[in-house]
Amino acid sequence: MKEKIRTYILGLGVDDVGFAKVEDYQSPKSYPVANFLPEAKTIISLVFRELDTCESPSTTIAMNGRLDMNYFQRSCSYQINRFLKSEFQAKAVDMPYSSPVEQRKDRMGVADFSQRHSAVAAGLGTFGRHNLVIHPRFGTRIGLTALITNLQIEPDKKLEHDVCLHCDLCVKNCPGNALDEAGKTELSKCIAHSQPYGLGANIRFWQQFADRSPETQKQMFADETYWRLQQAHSIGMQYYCFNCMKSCPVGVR
Ligand code: B12
Ligand code: SF4
Ligand code: SF4
Repeated sequence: MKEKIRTYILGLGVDDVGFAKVEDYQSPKSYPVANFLPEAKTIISLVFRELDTCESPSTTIAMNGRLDMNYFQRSCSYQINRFLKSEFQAKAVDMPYSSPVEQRKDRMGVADFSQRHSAVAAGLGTFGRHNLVIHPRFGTRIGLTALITNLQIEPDKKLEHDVCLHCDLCVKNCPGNALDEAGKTELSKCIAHSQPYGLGANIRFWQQFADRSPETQKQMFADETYWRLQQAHSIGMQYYCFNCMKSCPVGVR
């Protein structure tokens, strides 16, 4: 069964796949896997290569490459779920790449399910100095998704060697100094650079808007800031920084 599933998944164009026992997924801040599928036994973790688009000096183009990957990831998750059902009468749920995420004040920056901890449990990589997962062949330039199923599938072995080279290039190239403390990404410092038109910026815009005269309000709508906020709001998260991904030398050819 495992090889049949692996072959199907890789045949879709997924770059790598790993299997983990639910008990081996250890992400203390995330919810227990049973919250998503009470009869869950196995996590199937998927790796997708983030292509050279992420290096583009244009952040618009880098973001466009991310969206291409995200659409492909969604399509693969859906097809894999259908395959598990039709071939093995399995129950499975697809876990989000990023959003939707439960919105709670006491869980800022914590998703329902951690894709990184899942990938590490499934033997697909290790945490690097930048707190991202590094795949031994593809390096940091990967996107992660996962499915959870009630099928009992033999787990893959966790990686025993550290894939990070400890060169600190990610730390040096972080424009927000968000990685200065080892083992921690400072959320607000990262967001200021990576999502300058996210929720915080949106709130600030509307607070200022409320205090302005009708004439200034008209000007605010004609300003690029509003257009960028509107784009982020309509398309979804718009990243403006990929430095920790693109500066990591592991797996880059
Ligand atoms: C919320 C979120 C963010 C937040 C907060 C990050 C955070 N503190 O975890 C912000 C907005 C800052 C963010 C930024 C980025 N993100 Co983000 N993010 C997420 C999301 C949606 C949830 C993460 C989460 O729940 N974290 C909270 C808990 C689970 O983490 P934690 O227990 O606190 O662990 C932290 C540390 O303790 C450390 N850590 C934990 N165990 C260990 C063990 C060792 C040995 C080490 C060294 C560190 C370490 O890592 C964590 C980082 O702070 C995930 C998708 C998902 N659902 O998993 C994507 C995800 C983590 N993001 C991703 C990416 C690519 C980015 C960015 C590069 C943005 C971009 N341009 O794409 C930056 C990189 C920032 C960085 N270097 O850490 C990818 C990572 C891919 C990879 N190669 O690992 C993910 C997995 C999305 C995906 N599906 O592919 N992100
Ligand atoms: S995404 Fe940019 S700002 Fe955020 S941690 Fe990585 S390099 Fe720093
Ligand atoms: S840039 Fe260097 S220190 Fe940072 S994660 Fe990659 S290999 Fe590790």
